[in-house]
Amino acid sequence: MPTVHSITYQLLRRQGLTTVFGNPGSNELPFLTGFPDDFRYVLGLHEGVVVGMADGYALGSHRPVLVNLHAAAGTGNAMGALTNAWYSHSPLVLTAGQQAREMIGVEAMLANVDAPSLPRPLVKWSAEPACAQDVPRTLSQAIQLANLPARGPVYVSIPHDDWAQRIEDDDALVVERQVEYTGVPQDCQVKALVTRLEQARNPVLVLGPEVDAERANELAVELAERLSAPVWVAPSASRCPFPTDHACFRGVLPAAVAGISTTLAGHDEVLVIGAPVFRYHQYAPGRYLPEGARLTLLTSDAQEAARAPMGDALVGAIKAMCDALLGQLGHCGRALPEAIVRPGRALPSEVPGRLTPEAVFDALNALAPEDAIYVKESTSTVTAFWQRVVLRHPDSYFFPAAGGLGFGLPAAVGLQMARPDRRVIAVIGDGSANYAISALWSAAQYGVPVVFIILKNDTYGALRWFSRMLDAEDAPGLDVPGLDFCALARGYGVEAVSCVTTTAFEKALVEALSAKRPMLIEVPTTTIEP
Ligand code: TZD
Ligand code: CA
Repeated sequence: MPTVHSITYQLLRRQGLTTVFGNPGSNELPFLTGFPDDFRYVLGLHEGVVVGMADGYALGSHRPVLVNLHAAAGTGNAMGALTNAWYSHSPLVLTAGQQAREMIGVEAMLANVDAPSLPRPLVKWSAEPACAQDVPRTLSQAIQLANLPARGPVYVSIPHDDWAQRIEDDDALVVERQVEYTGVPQDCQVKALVTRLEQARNPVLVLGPEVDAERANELAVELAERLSAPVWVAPSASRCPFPTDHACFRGVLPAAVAGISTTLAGHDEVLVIGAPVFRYHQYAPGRYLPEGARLTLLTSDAQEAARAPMGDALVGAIKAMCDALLGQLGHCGRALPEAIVRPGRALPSEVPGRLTPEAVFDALNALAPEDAIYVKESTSTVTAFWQRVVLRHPDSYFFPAAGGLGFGLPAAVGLQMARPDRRVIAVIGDGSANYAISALWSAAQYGVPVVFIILKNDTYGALRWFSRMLDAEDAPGLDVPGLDFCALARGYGVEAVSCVTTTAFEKALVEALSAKRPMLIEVPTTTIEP
């Protein structure tokens, strides 16, 4: 007779969840015993790192990923990282070991009291199976739900005495299940939108992370060309959905209500694809849209569609909707917009011993492979990065989707594991690097050849800028002096070098890019504005 353990591993294998990111405790050992040879366990030394790596792996593989956390404490440590996974729609199947069933009520050590409530509201669904025999079915439900649009993390708490329990043959039926989303729009819905777009005088496209996640990038290019429309990336960009050297590309929209309506002034039709409307950040009230403009959103996320304060929405599969539009939309006959002018090569830094972030980005753009995958987590250098590093390929850029720091280092490790065919370059601020620094250990132990670049300006640069915006310049706690990232990296087993000139940085970068192991480059930099 099969056991809960044997059927669960069959299910995970069948669903392709054979890489497990975790940090174990006693509650999890009965699951991990007899870990099959065709599975891979990736240890993270803190649950923020575990979830960050799994998030990167899900973003890179476009597939659900299994995470194994330790009870309530492990779940708590994972919550910050879950904010990003929630907003990046990462299909993380989080499991947490629970005390033996009989010991939960008495609150024995490591009992996860009210386990399903703990990770809410940062999961789509969470549960603790009512009996051992229901564990495989509950996990199957979790995997399917994580993977159905809108994708996102789910959570299952599993008592550790369940794994050895016997189970009926019939319970194995769950292993074979396939659940798929169709989501094709109706012809009349497509027609109505095509008419709107064809009648528009001056349409504009705003593209969000779902375009990149659903691999609809090329369809978006075709749509932009048919409409001869400028293309903006939706505010607070966590991915790059459009080649930034394309004539239609304009940049990333500002993350403020007033800023968006000013930037889009003159457009009469705004087509937003695969983004919330909108992910604002700075408080700058104003009109939601420019005078006379209409907005239509295409998304697979019913919550995003319902939440928007303006515009119409079609909820369905992004690729199917883009395909359907292209099936009916003619060429507008207008000429393509003129390409934006990129800034020239960065001027040398005026501060001896420090590079400008612009010079670092120019070097990356010149020397890194064209299809490099960038994980970016330096908050004051976002605009400079988008201006200077050309992103041409799908899955080229990842930024924490909820702005929760501690994503960059581990996500880079997970992305590189999922995509050994492309080079991952993590560009991380000296503030951000500390929230999940032990990801360096996982990179070293598993031989994951990420190039880590730490921009060291000794401060929380973006907060310095915010403190001026919010008239709070006297706020404490905004500087981070005295950090030695080379020593930290070596302590975790990663080779490191500090570069104080552009020439030294370029040399170190070329070396790191050809290495088969992770390398960290620390660069003292000047502070610029986001
Ligand atoms: N804690 C967490 C988990 N997430 C956050 N976003 C913050 C604190 C607040 N925060 C920001 O929003 S930006 C920032 C902080 C602390 C500064 C990051 O500093 P950095 O980058 O050195 O990584 P820059 O380029 O110097 O801004
Ligand atoms: Ca900094």
